[in-house]
Amino acid sequence: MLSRPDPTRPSAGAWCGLGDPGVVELLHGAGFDWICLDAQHGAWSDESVTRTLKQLPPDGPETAVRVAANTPAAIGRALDAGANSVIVPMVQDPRAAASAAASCRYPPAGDRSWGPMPALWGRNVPTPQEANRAVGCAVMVETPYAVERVDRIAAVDGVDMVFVGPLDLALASGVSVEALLADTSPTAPLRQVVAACAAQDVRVGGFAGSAAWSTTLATNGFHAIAIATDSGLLANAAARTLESWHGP
Ligand code: 3PY
Ligand code: MG
Repeated sequence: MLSRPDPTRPSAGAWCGLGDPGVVELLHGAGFDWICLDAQHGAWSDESVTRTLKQLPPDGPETAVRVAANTPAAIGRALDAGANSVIVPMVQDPRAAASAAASCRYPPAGDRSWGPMPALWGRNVPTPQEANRAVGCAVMVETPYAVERVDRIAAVDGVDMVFVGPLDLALASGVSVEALLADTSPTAPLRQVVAACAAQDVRVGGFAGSAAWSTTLATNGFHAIAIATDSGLLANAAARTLESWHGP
């Protein structure tokens, strides 16, 4: 789940919001450990998610979809389209976490409905049992309310990863993201999440999108970090290229 090929460092993910299959294809081959298509806030439709996942080589880095909502339909469609895992936003309590985990797995482990699309274009599809074993379910903790319940969220059967959204968590906490990330007190939200996951042997991931924020999450012991966004990579490369062309 949001693979960690080298246990000595967190896995590095690219977060794609531009909604462009070509951009995902390029980043998929660029050396990231995993790629996330952000269908909550990014410019993705069901159709473009399917088209994008369909064109990727099956043996490349893991693909995740951050679904728009914690519903069986949104989760089922992302997995049907061929995503290896889902990242489910705004999971507030153990009940919501259990619903997300159930939506990821076929009966008897869950309540996912059968209908994998890769069969339509001739790819081998795993059996329900294989699919249940291979799928990854990451639930996002992004409010103080959820952090208070993170011990019980991480304990839910079928939750493979707790994934922190620092932007929403800071917003809902009434502090800046910088203040949230700089908090090293014993009750710091990041520490609470990491400790809860360690106690349950569940992996912990988070969105960063910049080198500085990635370093903070890595220092806190996160296993999977979205270190860059597609739009950020493009904007930074454009700025650097123009700077070297015109001079600083
Ligand atoms: C957050 O930081 O709240 C996110 O959901 C990242 O996109
Ligand atoms: Mg968020």
